[in-house]
Amino acid sequence: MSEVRPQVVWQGSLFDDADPERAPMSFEGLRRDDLDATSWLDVVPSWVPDHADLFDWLLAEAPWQQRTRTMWDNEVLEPRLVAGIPTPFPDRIAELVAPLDVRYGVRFDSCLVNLYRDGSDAVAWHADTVRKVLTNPLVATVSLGARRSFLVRPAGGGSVARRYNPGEGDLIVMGGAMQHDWHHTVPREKSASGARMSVTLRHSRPAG
Ligand SMILES: O=C(O)CCC(=O)C(=O)O
Repeated sequence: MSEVRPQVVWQGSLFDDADPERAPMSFEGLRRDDLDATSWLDVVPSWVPDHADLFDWLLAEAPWQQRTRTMWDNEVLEPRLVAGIPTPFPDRIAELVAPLDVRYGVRFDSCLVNLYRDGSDAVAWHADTVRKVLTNPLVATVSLGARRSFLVRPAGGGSVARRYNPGEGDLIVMGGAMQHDWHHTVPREKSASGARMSVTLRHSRPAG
């Protein structure tokens, strides 16, 4: 698959400068939402203070690719761009991973970045495939750029149980049995104010 250079509407300068008083990647503002007795989701607002710089760096440097998938026997373009960040991670990614490794007691060793170029890009209801190889995997996501809806519902279907609106450096960590019992989506959103990126981090070995 060849690399593509994304063109997006994005003006990082519109976002506030990083707050010099705020410790970067601190878990002080963490809130845990229990979805049920075994599944949870942690949210830390503004976890990455210089999120606009990180967005710009990834936009320019990540190896963006346009994947396809088969739908009803047709090859269709996936409605977002993706980039796998190889290990050893560059400093900008390593500095996200290090505090997460310590807090969650795993080694986040895989980084896949998604670019939602505008409100037409999306990802459908799903759970992460890492659940097939690990029991109760953790999946950490840093959202950069424009805010987009991030919805959660039971894996068996039914109505939306939780609604989040991450962007601008917010962290979400999905944990417990969430990848087995719950699904998540970033739906299309006509009113999206610009491009969004999600830096997703996964681990390939169990905790401990
Ligand atoms: O962009 C997001 O926040 C979610 C991404 C996701 O669920 C995935 O890539 O599997």
